[in-house]
Amino acid sequence: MRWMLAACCLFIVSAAQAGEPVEKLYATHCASCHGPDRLGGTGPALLPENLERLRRPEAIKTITQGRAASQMAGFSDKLAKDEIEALVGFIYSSLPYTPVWGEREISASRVLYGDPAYLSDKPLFKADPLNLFVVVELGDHHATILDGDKFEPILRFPTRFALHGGPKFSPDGRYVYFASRDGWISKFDIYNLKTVAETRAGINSRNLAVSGDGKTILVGNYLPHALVLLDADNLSLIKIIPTVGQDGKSSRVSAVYQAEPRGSFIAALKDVKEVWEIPYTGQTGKKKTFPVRRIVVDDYLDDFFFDQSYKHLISTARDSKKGHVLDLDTGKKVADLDLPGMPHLGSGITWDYQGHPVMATPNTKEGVVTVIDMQTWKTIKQIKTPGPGFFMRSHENTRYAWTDGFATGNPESRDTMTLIDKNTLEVAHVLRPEPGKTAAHVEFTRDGKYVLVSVWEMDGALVIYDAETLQEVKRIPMKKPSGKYNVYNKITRSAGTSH
Ligand code: DHE
Repeated sequence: MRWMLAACCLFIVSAAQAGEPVEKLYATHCASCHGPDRLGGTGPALLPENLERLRRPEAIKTITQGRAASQMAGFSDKLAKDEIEALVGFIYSSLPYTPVWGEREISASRVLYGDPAYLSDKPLFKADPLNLFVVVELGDHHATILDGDKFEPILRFPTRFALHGGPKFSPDGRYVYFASRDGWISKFDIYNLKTVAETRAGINSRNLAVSGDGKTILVGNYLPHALVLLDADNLSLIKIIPTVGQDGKSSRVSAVYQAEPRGSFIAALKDVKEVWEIPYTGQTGKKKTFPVRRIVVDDYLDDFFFDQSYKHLISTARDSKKGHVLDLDTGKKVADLDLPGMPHLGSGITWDYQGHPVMATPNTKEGVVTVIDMQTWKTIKQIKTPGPGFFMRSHENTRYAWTDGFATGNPESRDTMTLIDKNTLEVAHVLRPEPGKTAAHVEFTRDGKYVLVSVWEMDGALVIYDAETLQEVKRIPMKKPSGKYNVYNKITRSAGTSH
């Protein structure tokens, strides 16, 4: 062990001697996204314990060419080969200290804003509270509460740094919970237009889920390797569950979701081939133990998705050409899926096609949307699109499924929105909301009559279309608007959106 450490340090020093010190290279090229101390920012933490599944040659390739389906650009024009090698040595070296974020730190971070007794239990505005959108603007770390009938902002407010993943609503739609990549969970009272509580649940977090009864929040972390349960009322800590596989190996969390029909949370581990189910029903008072049911799976779960009943979990690993279908009741795999590349988490949607439920997802490596019959688990069609996509959305009341083409930043496709006819499985239209500018992520109004699309640029906009005529209705300037979330579609778990 001592020898390994010494060898590792030697490698860093000698490679860095060729040019600038590696710490300086890191500070110049990497720190703004991955954090000055490698603990993560808009990009993930870069520590040996978080890079287990990335072999060094792959890490060199990633720094050189960039990483599909992330915001990681290639550095081949900025860094020499030996500088890239030095950086790889650096990120695989241990920190001089082990970052700790446990019970004490989580509890001490909690902030409560104001006295809940002064909060109104009716909205302070006239708009339909169920047809509001929460729009996340990544450009300057803000969110907007948007009236979904008039398409007028009600409030724009600052958020924590780099929100990521879907904000999640309480079952009645009054509260929205945000997660930032640096672990902050914020509870926002939509009726009172006010942040009411915040807790930092981790150093580098993935996403959060709100239990179907609205009582508990589950947060999945990359660092430390843990699941964190919070009380949804005041964000106080209930329990930390270290994510250690049954073989004793510690793991990051890929993502967490709540499966309301099952009364449980589902968490996927990223470095261990296990899915965990954690029931939240019947968890009261001293009985709040949140036991873990471990399900051993065939491959890592980098991305996953559920059918509408939450009986089946559909998953893929980043480098696999196959997806898997897991029966959550039996804990057994029931099918392999033909998926040409990893979709982004939560990109898939479902609808009825010729009397069968089907799921469809873009994928982040090739310009195809895969449509799969959810009874036979066979691929019905691979629909060609202009380029690899990140998100796909639709609505029960509309004939099209919309998907973007910006996963690889390809200039030919990144400004496109492809509309697939759900009845014919053909591409019906390709729109360019703003030619030459990235178009991303779609969400529908609660009635499915209008569609909101992001022009995902610093001088970007939210473009609102009539979902039937495809005419533009309004354009609202915004700073890199990313996800947008309709209260009604989310709390009713519309088949056309993520839950
Ligand atoms: Fe995301 C959702 C993981 C890159 C924007 N993305 C999620 C969720 C996870 C995830 C776990 C949670 C789903 C939920 O809570 O319902 N995202 C990942 C990755 O592993 C990946 C590929 C690499 C990474 O950087 O972590 C990745 N994601 C991105 C981006 O580069 C995007 C475009 C910009 C950003 O914010 O970093 C991006 N991800 C989003 C958005 C959602 C999301 C807008 C929510 C979509 C929704 O409609 O629910």
